[in-house]
Amino acid sequence: GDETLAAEMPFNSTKPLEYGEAAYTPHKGETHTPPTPIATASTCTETVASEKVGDGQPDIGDNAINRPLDRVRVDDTGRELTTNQGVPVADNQNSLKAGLRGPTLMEDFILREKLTHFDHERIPERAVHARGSAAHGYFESYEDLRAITRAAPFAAAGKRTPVFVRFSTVAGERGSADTVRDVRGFAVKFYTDDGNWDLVGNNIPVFFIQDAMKFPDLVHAVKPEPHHAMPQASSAHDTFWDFASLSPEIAHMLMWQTSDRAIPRSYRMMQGFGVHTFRLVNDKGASLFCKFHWTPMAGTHSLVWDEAVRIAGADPDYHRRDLWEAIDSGQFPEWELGLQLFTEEQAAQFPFDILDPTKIVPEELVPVRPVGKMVLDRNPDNFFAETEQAAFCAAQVVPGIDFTNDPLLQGRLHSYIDTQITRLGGPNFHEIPINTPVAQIHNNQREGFHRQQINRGRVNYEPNSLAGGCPFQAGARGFVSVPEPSQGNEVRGKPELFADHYSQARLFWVSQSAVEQRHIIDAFRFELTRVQTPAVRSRVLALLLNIDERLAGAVADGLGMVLPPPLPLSSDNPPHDYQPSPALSLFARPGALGVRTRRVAWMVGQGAEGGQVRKLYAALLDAGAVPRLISARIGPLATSDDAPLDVEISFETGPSVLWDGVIVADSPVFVGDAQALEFLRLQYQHDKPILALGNGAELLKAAKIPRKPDPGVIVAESADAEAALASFKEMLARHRVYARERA
Ligand code: HDD
Repeated sequence: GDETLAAEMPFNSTKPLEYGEAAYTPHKGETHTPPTPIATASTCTETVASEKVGDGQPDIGDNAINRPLDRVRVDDTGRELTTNQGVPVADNQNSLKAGLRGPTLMEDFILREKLTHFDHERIPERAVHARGSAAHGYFESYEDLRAITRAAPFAAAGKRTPVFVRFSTVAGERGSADTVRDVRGFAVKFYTDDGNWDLVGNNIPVFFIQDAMKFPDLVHAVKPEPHHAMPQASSAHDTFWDFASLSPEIAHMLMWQTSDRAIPRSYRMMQGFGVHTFRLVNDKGASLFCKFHWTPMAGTHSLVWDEAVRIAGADPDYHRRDLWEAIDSGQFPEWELGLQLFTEEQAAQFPFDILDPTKIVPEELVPVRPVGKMVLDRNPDNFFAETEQAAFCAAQVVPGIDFTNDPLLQGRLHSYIDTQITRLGGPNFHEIPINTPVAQIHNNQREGFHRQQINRGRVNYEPNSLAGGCPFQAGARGFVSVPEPSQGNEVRGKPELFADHYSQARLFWVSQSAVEQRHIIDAFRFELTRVQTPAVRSRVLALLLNIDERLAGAVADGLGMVLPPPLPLSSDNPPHDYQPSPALSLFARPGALGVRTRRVAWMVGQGAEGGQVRKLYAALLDAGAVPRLISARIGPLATSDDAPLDVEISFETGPSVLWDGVIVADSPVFVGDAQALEFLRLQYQHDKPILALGNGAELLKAAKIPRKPDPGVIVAESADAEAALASFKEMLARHRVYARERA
């Protein structure tokens, strides 16, 4: 009972307990009843957008990789608090003192251990791609591809290989906003039967530079400027554009980076690319060149720029939250893996060099062959242990996959392992559970900081006889490099075709729709307006002139500048005239998700048609969308039928930019008109579908939103609400009403 417990405590015995009985329990042998939680994921409603998703309990999926991870997964339920040595801790609130008002004692090993651990809890962030989010899942092969590659994931139709996938921005620091204009990292770790294969790609199929020699300069230029550490997570500053304007090989990448690809709506709605040309090799040693493509089931969709900027303030975790909630609610994101396969002979005919990472292989030249799908079905349990400690490495390939001489790739083969030695503190980072292969590790590497394996026996060398020659070389079963002949003098330089910097930049430009082209012009204007040095702006215009005159002219116009002469070309060869490639438009992949996971704000006011709201709300939920009732404040709201509606989100915590579309309920009065009008105005400005029912149309009028002609503004009488909702869902599934921008 209480008296015995209190009597057993050697300190503060006369003072009433500050922390209640929970601080005493459990004693050895007793069961612990956890105190009633003050807040859980399901009771907290005021957090931005993450209300009501999931039950806050870990969801134990069945990915093979999660089984080895279970060894180190910790659940504290019903356990007593201990030190790192497993010693039960009696009091976690007070340090050990010589008298209640006396000095703290050195002897307090519990205090010292706790503080020491805390003092060392931070590790360096990634040099690039510091900001990211990850999830577990699996890859499933559609077919037996052994004729093409011995890579284990493709060995049979239906074969599943566990994966861990991390998405990221490049330039921003660990705490920076998700929706900045940037390339997104798309790194996939396959835990294959033959060891780990990391496909460390991006959401853009080309890169800024052609040679790893320039990587540190590129990154220094784009990161915050070194004297004052500004700007955060943005390329819109002088040093980046100075570097860009002096590196014409960047031309193609600039087109992608100023396009809406660089402001995706969701990690789930972007493509992924291996970027470099790789090789696939079969068990006879025959190889084909290969480009890897990930195509999202949800389609490729982006934000509009003004929306992206505002989201950075409203919810800097926008992409992280979106990925987490989709998985938590069972809407597992999926991508199809496609391969572009081609031979050495084909490659020799291409008008570009396949070793040049600033070039794509147009899909019209080599179609993308779908070979499998990837499903992300489980959130990590612990961000640090899994997402932060995940170490991806472009050099981690498995038998059946090989590199090419792409000089950017070759440099990467060195950099990734090297960086982990600083970031994760030593050569044994492969033993951190998230990085450990499912395949067993047997070699004679030993020791180093934080060694986990306990290797048995006295033999740690090879060849040996004392351990019967084990572990023995795998021979033909092991990784065998493609015996590519190589000859030539040692030389620092590039092949001639690498110097064609503009043909594919132009290909991208001419393949974009009118709206996409306008967004590219706007992005250049924004970025260059931020640049303070006129000569830098001018050099960028000179570069753009080699891509397209109209583009250069429009950007110059936006800057109030006259066009300079074009940059001199670096090659005597005439540029190659590509046919437009429709596959390069974002609109080429609308996706098959419909309205699933689309966030719909449902504006309700006093006296709203309660019955109608409840019915349509349920229909939208059934369709997999994410509707939420929004008004000036949360809590019960009186309706027409005496049963109050429960308003879930306020305009303050769920501003307009966090929603894909809005429904204005039939309500006689709208509380907080100013906020409601601002909300609607931005929905309209950001090309989102708007449905106004009954008296809700008055709010549209007040916000001066034109009723016609606009396919995305639907006004209907309450009696026609169901048909109107159907049209609204169609618009919502199409993502944004870009036609509005032409008006
Ligand atoms: Fe890199 C991280 C993708 C060129 C050096 N890179 C990193 C990540 C991605 C990429 C997705 C984050 C992985 C994660 O989530 O942990 N990088 C690319 C792509 C490139 C590329 C698609 C060009 C095709 N990278 C590149 C070059 C170098 C590096 C040329 C250096 C020679 N990259 C690194 C790095 C990072 C990294 C410094 C930082 C943290 C890390 O590796 O683990 O080593």
